Amino acid sequence: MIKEKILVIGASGQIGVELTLALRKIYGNANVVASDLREENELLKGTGPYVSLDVMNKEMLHVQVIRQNVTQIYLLAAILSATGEKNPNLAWSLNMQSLLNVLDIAKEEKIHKVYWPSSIAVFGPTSPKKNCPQQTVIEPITVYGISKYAGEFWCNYYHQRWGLDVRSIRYPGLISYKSAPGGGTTDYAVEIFHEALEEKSYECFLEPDTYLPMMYMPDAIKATLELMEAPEEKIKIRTSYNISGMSFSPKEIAAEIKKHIPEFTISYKPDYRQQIANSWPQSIDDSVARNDWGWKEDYDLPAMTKDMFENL
Ligand code: VAH
Repeated sequence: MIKEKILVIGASGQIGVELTLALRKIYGNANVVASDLREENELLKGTGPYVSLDVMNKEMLHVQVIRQNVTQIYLLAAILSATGEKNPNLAWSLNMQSLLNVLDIAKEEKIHKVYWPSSIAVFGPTSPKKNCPQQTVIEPITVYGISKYAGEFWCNYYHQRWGLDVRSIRYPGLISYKSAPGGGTTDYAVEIFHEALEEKSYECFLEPDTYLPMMYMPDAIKATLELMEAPEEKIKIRTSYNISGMSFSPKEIAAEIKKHIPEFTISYKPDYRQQIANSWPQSIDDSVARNDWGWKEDYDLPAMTKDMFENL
């Protein structure tokens, strides 16, 4: 059995924290090196090795990969949709150069597996709104979406040309209680829980009927691990897999929260993120992921809401 050594880049982010903890349960704490430009997230402290790492410094990254005898790399560092629109050049250069650095080093060091998340943000206004399929018209209008779609083709290229086993999932909006989201358009669905508990009210930056594809973080982690553990011959998509958990609107999640906090009230004050949300599909067809590697979500809106309040 080859000893796996995993490097998680962006380990202190919303997905990174939970993915690092999940990987440590499988591979052992010492075999999962967490890294980020930021300082170590509180939840990671004492659970395994942590190195400060700037993924944009290719030489430093290469040194760490060799020094730590890394065999798998999970690259989670990225600037998300809302923040990206405030700083397009930084979003493009970080989201693209970080991936190209990782792919090139992975090829050179014969890394066994690479994981890199894409997003339903690759879809644009010309993509089907309902049950948006794996392959369709894809014309992203945010820098984040452009960078994620371009990145998908780079992943496919490194697989086709050099056989690199790089795998990817187009995450919906992710909801979690362990770590804060990082500047996305779907962040309202996390903020609303904290505000409901603290203020019993929430001012939503999207309109009440803005339906978006969403997923509870435990399902996103499960999907990532199932994809990465699947036998290589099952992975037919080398750009990035659609997956889906649920779709809901601010009005619907507010009604679900009111079942737990009856006095909760919501108000609406749409901002620039409304245009981003309007450009995305309302629901996703993930039949390809279900067929190829057996994907199936566990959580719907009521189950997620109940679990969120039990843990917050
Ligand atoms: C964002 N949370 O809002 C991310 C995600 C589908 C949305 O990619 O940018």
